[in-house]
Amino acid sequence: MASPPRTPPVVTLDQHPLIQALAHAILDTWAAHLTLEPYALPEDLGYVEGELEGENLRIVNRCYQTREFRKLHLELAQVGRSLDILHCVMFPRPAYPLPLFGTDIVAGRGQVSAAIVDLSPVHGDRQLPAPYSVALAALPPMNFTQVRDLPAWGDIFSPHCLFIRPADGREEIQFVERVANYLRLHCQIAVASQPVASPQAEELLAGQRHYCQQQQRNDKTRRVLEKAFGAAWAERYLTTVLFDLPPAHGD
Ligand code: BLA
Repeated sequence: MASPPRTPPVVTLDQHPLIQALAHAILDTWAAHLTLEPYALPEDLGYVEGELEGENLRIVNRCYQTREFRKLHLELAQVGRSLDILHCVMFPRPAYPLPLFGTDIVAGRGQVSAAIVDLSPVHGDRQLPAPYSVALAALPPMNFTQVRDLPAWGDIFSPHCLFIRPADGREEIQFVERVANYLRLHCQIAVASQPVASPQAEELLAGQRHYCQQQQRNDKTRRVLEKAFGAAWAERYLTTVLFDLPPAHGD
């Protein structure tokens, strides 16, 4: 009897503990609040392996869709023992007036260098809908030792974007709690939301396009992918898996 195709586990014990904790928090929050349906990635891109500077690069993806979200994407990437990455973006269906949730963690040799989370606006006025601004402003203030500066392409992020290098385990736990808060809030608002009609839906789609175009300008992501898989593959991965633009008349 033929064995079923192997789907590797997305969370494994050799990942940085912050990455394991955040991956569990994301998957648990999605399952608790949303009705998840499968989302098919291009067939050859769900699980990929390549070589980066003689080390193995392994990428495992989990994707779903829901009534409100065109694509929920969680990705775990590992380069040998030296680089550990968590990437997650929730793309709303463009007719839903919802921001883009995104988070990224980059850990090198056991130390997290970048931990970022945001709910990024896609409305024409570049503002978050009022329920988000009100709820986010009401969260208790947090103190992180090292807050990092956003790169130039990061003009897509909201004033509530948190971009840090966590100093210790306590700050790592605080970061996971803050991401879980953003995510819970987002899921609760999303399930209560209703789609809008044109021309507002076109405006939201344009906002999502701009977000994807700016993220595709992150040279640090591109460089890792290019070194392991080549420039053409990296371009295809960035534009079809990580930051694919929704179709022009998408739902
Ligand atoms: C930074 N992203 C990075 C870095 C690497 C990657 C190696 C540099 C780490 C550092 O500056 O300390 C690599 N990230 C990847 C790879 C993938 C990935 C290979 O997700 C996937 C396979 N990036 C995102 C999302 C956000 C994001 C969703 O994918 C934000 C919501 C942000 N990553 C982001 C930012 C930086 C970064 C702002 C810092 C860039 C800079 O300082 O120039």
